[in-house]
Amino acid sequence: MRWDIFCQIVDNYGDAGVCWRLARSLSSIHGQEVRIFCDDLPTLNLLASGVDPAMKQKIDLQPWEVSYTNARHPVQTPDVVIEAFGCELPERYLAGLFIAPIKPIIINLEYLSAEPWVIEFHGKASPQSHGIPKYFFFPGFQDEVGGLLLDPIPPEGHLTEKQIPKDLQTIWSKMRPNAKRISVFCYPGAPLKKWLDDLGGLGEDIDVLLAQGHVEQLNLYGEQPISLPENLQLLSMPFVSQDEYDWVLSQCDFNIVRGEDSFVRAQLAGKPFIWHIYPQEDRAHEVKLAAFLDLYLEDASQELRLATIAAMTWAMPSEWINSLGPWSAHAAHWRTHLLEKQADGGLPARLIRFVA
Ligand code: TRH
Repeated sequence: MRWDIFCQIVDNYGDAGVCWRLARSLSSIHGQEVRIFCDDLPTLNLLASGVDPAMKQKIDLQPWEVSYTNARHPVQTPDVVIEAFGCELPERYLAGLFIAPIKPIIINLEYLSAEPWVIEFHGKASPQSHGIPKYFFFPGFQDEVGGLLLDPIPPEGHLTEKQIPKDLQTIWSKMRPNAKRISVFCYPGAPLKKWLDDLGGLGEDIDVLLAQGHVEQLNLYGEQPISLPENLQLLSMPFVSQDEYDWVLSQCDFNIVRGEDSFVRAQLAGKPFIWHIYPQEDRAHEVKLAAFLDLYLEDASQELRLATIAAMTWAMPSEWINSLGPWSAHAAHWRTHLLEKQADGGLPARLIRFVA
């Protein structure tokens, strides 16, 4: 089938990250023909830069405007149009669909949530006055919803443990062989200075890999710089490709992640993690986090449950570090469980089946 994915990059990388991961799974695993129309091609290209060029070439990356200036559209009607995260299709593109002899199906690809209500809404029709069929598609953890984007699955992913990715070689040469590794990719509101300070006080050798921009964003060396003990080394990463970032997560002992794409990758890495969920004004993120933790900690002991909830809500590491052993075992087990639950191919496969 032919797929047109519409991606508007609102403020972060998540929109591009999800669209790119979906596009390449559809293309490389399922042999689909995919175009992405994106309003920020440089960001999308940056994320996509780690992939084997032959794989990348198969996906047609187009600027957003082309979707409505390109007169070929009516003839090139796709089978499926994806509005990622409910973005609105350009009017002239839509007008092209009206006159197409065979109408595509439009999918509103929603945000990932573990909340139970998504089961009821997943796959529901969203009738439009223009008459082109449109449906809601909810990614998720339960069997009844749209699944997760799993590809590439670490550690068998596109980059293996032995190959240190090009953009990370300098930084990796500074890592201490016996130090624990933590990666950090969070939103500005996180109490990271205090958190690192507390972590340093634990006395262990730890290398902390900060995602690009975090040093400045968190003003770590600003007016009140933190004085770090020698056992803690902070390393600032450049912005790397999505494959390389996936690789970093799989190489760390603990990860702090944020939007939905890095959140899923942290789970697939099979390591304990903090999900710094995108904060929403109406505090809807707290409900979303609680719903995920209900699933994630279903089989956990009461002690591990309390420690994990504390960590995920930014309690200081000294308060939960003693549970890190059981949490690591739990995270590995959760990874296996996820892969079993999504053995049907996860989101891209469920999407193809849904459309069919
Ligand atoms: O960038 P995000 O914070 O995106 C978020 C989410 O989509 C969230 O649901 C949404 O509500 C909000 O935006 C507006 O985080 P996310 O989803 O983890 O996406 C980051 C992507 O960037 C992911 O695909 C990994 C990739 N990445 C790189 O490719 N290189 C890097 O160096 C880093 C740090 C990330």
